[in-house]
Amino acid sequence: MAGKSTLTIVKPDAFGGGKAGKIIALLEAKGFTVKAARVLQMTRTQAGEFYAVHRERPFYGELVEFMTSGACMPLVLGREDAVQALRDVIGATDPAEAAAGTVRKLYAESKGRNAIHASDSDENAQREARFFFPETELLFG
Ligand code: 3AN
Repeated sequence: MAGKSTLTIVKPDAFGGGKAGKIIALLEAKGFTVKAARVLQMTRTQAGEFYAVHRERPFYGELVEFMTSGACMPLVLGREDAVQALRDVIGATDPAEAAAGTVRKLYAESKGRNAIHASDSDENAQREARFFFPETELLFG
């Protein structure tokens, strides 16, 4: 059964560009509730661990560089079918290919500086939420 929580990050391009409020408002309008939130600037160690799955990809160095370049805002979001619903709302990785009305179409600059992260499975949503919110009892279901 699909889970009720997922993890998003308002990335440094969007957070530093003053777009966090608009992005969260859009997500709330799509039925998500904010269950946890924080603001931090990730260290290289943190970003490297978070994106360890992409370690062999050609853009890994660029990705770690970008994600540590400024503050970002991780949030745990609640909704029915949360993971898939958030993937639908953020749009394609490349904003040029993202559908109208999606977060990336509205706010992303490029494939690398693409405004927002979203977990791609229930398993990763739990792992990623614990990564940023280890002290919180999170309701995954
Ligand atoms: P998504 O974020 O849509 O799940 P993934 O999982 O393929 O996309 O990639 C993770 C992150 O890596 C992306 N959000 C983006 O910031 C970065 N990325 C992906 N592909 C590229 C690329 N070709 N060039 C630069 N950065 C990329």
